[in-house]
Amino acid sequence: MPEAALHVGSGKVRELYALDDDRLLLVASDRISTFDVVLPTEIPDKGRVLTGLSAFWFARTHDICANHLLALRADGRSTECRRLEMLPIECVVRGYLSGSGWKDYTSTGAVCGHVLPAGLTESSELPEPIFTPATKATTGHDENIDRERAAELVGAELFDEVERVSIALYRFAAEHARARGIVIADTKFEFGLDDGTLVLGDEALTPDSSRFWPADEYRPGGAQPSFDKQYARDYCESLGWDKTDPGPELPEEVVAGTRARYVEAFERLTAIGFDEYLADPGAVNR
Ligand code: Q0Z
Repeated sequence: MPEAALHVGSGKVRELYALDDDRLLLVASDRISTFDVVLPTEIPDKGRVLTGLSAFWFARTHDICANHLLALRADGRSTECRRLEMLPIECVVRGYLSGSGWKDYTSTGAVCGHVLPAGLTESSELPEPIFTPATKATTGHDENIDRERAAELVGAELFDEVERVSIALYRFAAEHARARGIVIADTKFEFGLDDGTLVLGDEALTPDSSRFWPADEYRPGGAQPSFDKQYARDYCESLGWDKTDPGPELPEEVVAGTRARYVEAFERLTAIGFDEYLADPGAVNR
């Protein structure tokens, strides 16, 4: 627990503290969720991987959009950030047809008002990335909304800007990742305003806020393995667990395998050794 900071919120795997009127501290824990349940076993350094990856993307996307990052702390898992007025929508970009996008396509042929070509299959790459906003559910799952509803929630002008910026961020990251063997199938951004300026907040382009798939195993026509969580999912499935809380403890080989996948994603995407990051989190900004 950080010194002299007021706890202001908890996510499933993260904590949020107030540093002063203008600054927050976002702390990424080593907790992992699978099938929407937080497991009792932690993955050592997972929070550091996600914090470092987010900071890496923030440093490389400044010219697309300003972001909330002020400083990384020496623990490698805590981000000091500018306090924003967060927008009331989740800004999802999809480059591939998966999850609720695939579900909506099978029932209506469209996703959030984007009518898609006929004949797509599960995990197909889309002709162009699409912006598919969702509401922030206080409990349960975010709900996809159409562009008209999203524009009502944030205003037409801001809607156009978050759509354009979200797609530009996704294109940049997906192209970078694809060249390093990782498919970013979709991702969720959270934006806020700072004196009326649009600013990217929260975590960005991490495996917790995106679907990462191993590119060498990509086969459209079914669900894809998760780059990071597949060992944990497979182990949980092998137990016949009913996917209700509490989840099962993970054995040490599943913990080690899962940790190695997070570190591998970090090292592939950043080209920085994870031990270099641990020695100096500022390495992601150079
Ligand atoms: C992020 C969340 C977490 C619980 C609020 N820069 C910012 N300014 C204002 N608000 C936020 C941010 Cl990042 C903000 N969340 C999500 C994170 C625990 C909820 F670690 N909520």
